[in-house]
Amino acid sequence: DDADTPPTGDDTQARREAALAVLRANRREGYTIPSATLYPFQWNWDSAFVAAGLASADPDAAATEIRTLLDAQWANGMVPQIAFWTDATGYFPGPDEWGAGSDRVRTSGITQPPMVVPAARRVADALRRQRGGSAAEAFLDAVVPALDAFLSWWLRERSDDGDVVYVRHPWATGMDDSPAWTPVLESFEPLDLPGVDDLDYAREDRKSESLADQRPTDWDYDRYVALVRQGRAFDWDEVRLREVCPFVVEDVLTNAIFARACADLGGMYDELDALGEEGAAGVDAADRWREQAESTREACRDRLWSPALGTFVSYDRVGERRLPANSVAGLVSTFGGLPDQGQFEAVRTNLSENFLSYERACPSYVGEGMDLDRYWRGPVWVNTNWLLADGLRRYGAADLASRIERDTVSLVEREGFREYFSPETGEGRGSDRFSWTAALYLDLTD
Ligand code: 9WN
Repeated sequence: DDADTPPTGDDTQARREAALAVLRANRREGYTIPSATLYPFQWNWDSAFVAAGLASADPDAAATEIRTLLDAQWANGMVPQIAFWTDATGYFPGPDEWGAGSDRVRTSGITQPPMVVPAARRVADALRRQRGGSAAEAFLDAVVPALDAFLSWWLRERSDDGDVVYVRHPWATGMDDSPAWTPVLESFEPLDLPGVDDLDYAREDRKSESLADQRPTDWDYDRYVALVRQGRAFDWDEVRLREVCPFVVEDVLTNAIFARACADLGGMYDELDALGEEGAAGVDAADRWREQAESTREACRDRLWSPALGTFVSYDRVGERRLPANSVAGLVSTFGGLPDQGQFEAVRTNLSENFLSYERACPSYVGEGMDLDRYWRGPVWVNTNWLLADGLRRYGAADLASRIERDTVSLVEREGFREYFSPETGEGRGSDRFSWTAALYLDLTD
């Protein structure tokens, strides 16, 4: 089994082959599961990172990954967080608990950051370079309408002002137990939520003793599950849920990726136009999405900036307050072009003084309540470092970007394709043979 090849040794080529073997082993029909031991279905932003990382190494597999994810899209445009293509077991909450889906596939009832749009753009670029204009055009023709419908859904169903978008569940942010969410989760009792009758459930995410200390607490899980049960009780009806859901959060990471997604969708319309497809309609759409990117950025600069922390933070729409937390999410604002020049200088100082003091790649969170081993409360994740390095380059900070990329690569080379890493010791944590770690390693060593 070549997936057993350890990614250690001096030979980058051998390690890249090991990364490809991990991805092959985690591949199912048309998509890649995040981890064979923890997450046996298709996850939204995981597939996007897999596609982005694989774009150069295997553009056809990357294109298929995205098309399968978009096959799970709901009629209203939402692309779900999980698509349950098989009846695999071993994950909670499964399809019955969510009670959601489309004609094609059962799904969860929430989404994840729209990383699929920037990923699709990378795949289209790789296809054009490696397979020619008509391969890129065929891919764009197939995915652009679905991507447009997804971003339109965010604006229609998940925004109060038409600029900043919100999520209704911590799982939708991708950074489940970020300390940023604690004040919101403290604001309600799970069993008091309209629609929630009981909190009986069994977690399946702690396969070993050591994992128990590295995963969200039961206190957090009770609230995650209550929010799921409320969503199902209200048939995932956005209008009614907006009235009763206690978690309505303008997450900075989601908004950064959303702004980038709008700009990238504009770029894809341009590309279609250049390939001779769209004509005037494509030009209009390109302008419209670029303008949306700009107005989302401006609104975020206003509402999500914390002068005290020198970073972007999330905003609680129910409590009408900022959620001050020094999270990597605030630094990844750069990926979406959120900071103006002055804000960028503050973000850069914050990064150097507070995050890079660990002499590793960037931790997920610093400050009160940081937990070096627990999930999104401190550990280093490859995907957020990859986003941050991209963002720093946009702002001309190539030195910092390279440092973060080098640190990330060396963690993986020492510890393997782990889910996350201790910022203090660099030790690998969580699951092994984790798909986005392997895929983004390919991109970082390309
Ligand atoms: C819930 C799959 C997902 C990632 C998330 C990560 C974790 C799920 C969970 O795993 O969340 O979506 O059950 O803990 O937090 O970012 O997409 O890898």
